[in-house]
Amino acid sequence: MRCRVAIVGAGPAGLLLAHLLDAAGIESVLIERQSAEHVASRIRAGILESGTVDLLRRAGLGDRLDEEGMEHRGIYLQWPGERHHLDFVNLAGRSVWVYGQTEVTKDLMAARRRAEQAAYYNASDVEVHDADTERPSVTFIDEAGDAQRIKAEIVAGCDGYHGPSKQAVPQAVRHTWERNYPFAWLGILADVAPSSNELIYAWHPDGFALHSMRSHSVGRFYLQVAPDEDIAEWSDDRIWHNLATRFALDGWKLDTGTITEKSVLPMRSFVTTPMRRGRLFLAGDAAHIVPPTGAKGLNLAVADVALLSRAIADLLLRKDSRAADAYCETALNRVWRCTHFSWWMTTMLHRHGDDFDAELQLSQLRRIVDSPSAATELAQNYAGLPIPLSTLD
Ligand code: RFL
Ligand code: PHB
Repeated sequence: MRCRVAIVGAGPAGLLLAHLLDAAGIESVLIERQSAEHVASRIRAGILESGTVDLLRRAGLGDRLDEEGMEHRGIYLQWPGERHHLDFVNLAGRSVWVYGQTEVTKDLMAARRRAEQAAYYNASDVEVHDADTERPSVTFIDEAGDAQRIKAEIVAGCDGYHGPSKQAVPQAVRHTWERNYPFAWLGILADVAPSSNELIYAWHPDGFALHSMRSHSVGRFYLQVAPDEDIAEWSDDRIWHNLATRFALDGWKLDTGTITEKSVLPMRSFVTTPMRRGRLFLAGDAAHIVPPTGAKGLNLAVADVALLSRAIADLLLRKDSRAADAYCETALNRVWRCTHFSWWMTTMLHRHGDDFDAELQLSQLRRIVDSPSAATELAQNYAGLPIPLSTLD
């Protein structure tokens, strides 16, 4: 089979790229390892930058987001005895939105079905070939067990951290940076109205805690735990008790509810370059991972894809390779900014090291709430840089 763009991976990066290319009249084929149901039910990120929300709206994907999403002016920073609000709208002129990645993915999958373009789910043995030539291809076994080969003009590797696309960039030219953090997050979803109007990031001697949410009736919470934490050791009572301790504040109470999902998430930073090899382009988690403390992973994938959609459209429709040639360097600027911000939030808020480290962390937190310039730096990074031009511009 032939197509213009073969997209490996139908997570948010792959699905959004397919949608933005479709808007420019460029057909694509999606090749995904998991089932559509699995992709639609994965619980991951929860915060969208306002630039991401604008892009989704302009792409015709804003209806449910506007109906069900929750706009937040900022976040709370907390440490024992103190909770302070940072107002991003005042500090940086931008808000953020609570709208789960699960919902973004469902909206994108519905748009893909409406576009009536090809998507192979449950694909196995996916491999990218001949990235260095004008005729790259992707081979895989489809769900019926038949061998397939998609010959394309461009291959987009949107297949996440574990996907095969980056292996098509020869080891000799690849450069990888990685940091594994000595802690993990235990995340839960619970049927309970949030106890706060906006997210609370809490430093505590027992470890970091985050109060997030998915709607007016569903709470999302995280606790810092050991990387090898055995989830079986965490009863619902133990989780609520730890959350109540870490968020404790005079005059405030944490409401509890039925826990519907529980998992332990590793924390790592990872960047691999180049993000382009010939006719293969990497986007999203395939090229970089950030720890979730800065709420950047999904937004960074969206920014890559906006840029890439435009580069591919210029290349295929106008034979103009300038944006494609600049893709790696332009994308990496933002990647490293978000990698730094996510590392900084992570190391400031999680318990690690000794009491000296703890005092430095508390000093940094006090500085942010006391100094408008320090608060503005956090607000601008969290609320996000402008999203690059896409096929919609
Ligand atoms: P995804 O979402 O990982 O999608 C990649 C897709 O590629 C598929 N794939 C393959 N397809 C074909 N052949 C193969 N061999 C393949 N191997 C993999 C996968 O099945 C998948 O469908 O990457 P994408 O699209 O770049 O999107 C990035 C975001 O998903 C990611 O940055 C965030 O979700 C990161 N992240 C979080 N970010 C936050 O900002 N806040 C969070 O709370 C948060 N929680 C999380 C997360 C990532 C997690 N992962 C990846 C373990 C929680 C988890 C569990
Ligand atoms: C989430 O709601 O899942 C979430 C929110 C903010 C973060 C990380 C995760 O920094």
